[in-house]
Amino acid sequence: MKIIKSKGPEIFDIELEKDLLSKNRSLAKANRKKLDRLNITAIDVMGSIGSGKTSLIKALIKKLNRGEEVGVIAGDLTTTIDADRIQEEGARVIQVNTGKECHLDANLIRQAIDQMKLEGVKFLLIENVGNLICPGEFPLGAHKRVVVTSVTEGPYMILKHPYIFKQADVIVLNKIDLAKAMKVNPSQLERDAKQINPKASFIKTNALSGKGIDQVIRALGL
Ligand SMILES: Nc1nc2c(ncn2[C@@H]2O[C@H](COP(=O)(O)OP(=O)(O)OP(=O)(O)O)[C@@H](O)[C@H]2O)c(=O)[nH]1
Ligand SMILES: [Mg+2]
Repeated sequence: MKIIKSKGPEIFDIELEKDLLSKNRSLAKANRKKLDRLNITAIDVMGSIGSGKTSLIKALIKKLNRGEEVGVIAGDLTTTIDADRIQEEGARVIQVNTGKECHLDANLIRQAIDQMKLEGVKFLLIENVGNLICPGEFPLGAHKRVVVTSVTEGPYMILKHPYIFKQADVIVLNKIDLAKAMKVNPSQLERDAKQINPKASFIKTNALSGKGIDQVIRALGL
């Protein structure tokens, strides 16, 4: 079979992309410094559309039971649906709408941190925009990164998106309750995850029932 492989950006994009990514990295470093100064642990929650990022954040807030010590930045293209759902759990939430952008970036997080009331906040959970490609390239300054995937995305999602799973400290396989119905083998997905990123913790969850949430809390050091 003939395969055409992209060698990277087109020539006219190279300088632009290099500048953009390096500017993002330096803003991410500044965000980290500020978070460290404030004694806040931040987690970047990445993952595909509908994999259960908001449900996982809600489950973490519930289990942590730390009231307003948990802050959330909810990234979404245009709506406040996720921020509204998260607010129901009693956490402080700020919504960031990215418009057409498929990921959050360090500059948006800098603005959100500046505008949020952070006194008393110990943990900051950041819901990135749902997809398994762009968010990986844009670190935000968070201390840990989690990638949420789910059995309803089928058996090949991890192997097909190695770059983002390589960035993860924790890989969550969500909707484990639906594995049989989806005819997906969670052990195979775990082997795929270990092959791509042997250092990441791999945790199976049902974000609706709370299964596996304690393990996620431990793996993230919350
Ligand atoms: N059965 C089952 N359903 C789940 C689970 N976790 C989430 N869901 C459902 O999956 C759907 C999507 O969940 P969300 O938490 O909104 O997913 P998301 O990743 O935040 O979605 P976007 O922000 O739109 O990308 C909702 O209907 C949830 O109730 C789970 O563990 N099991
Ligand atoms: Mg969501």
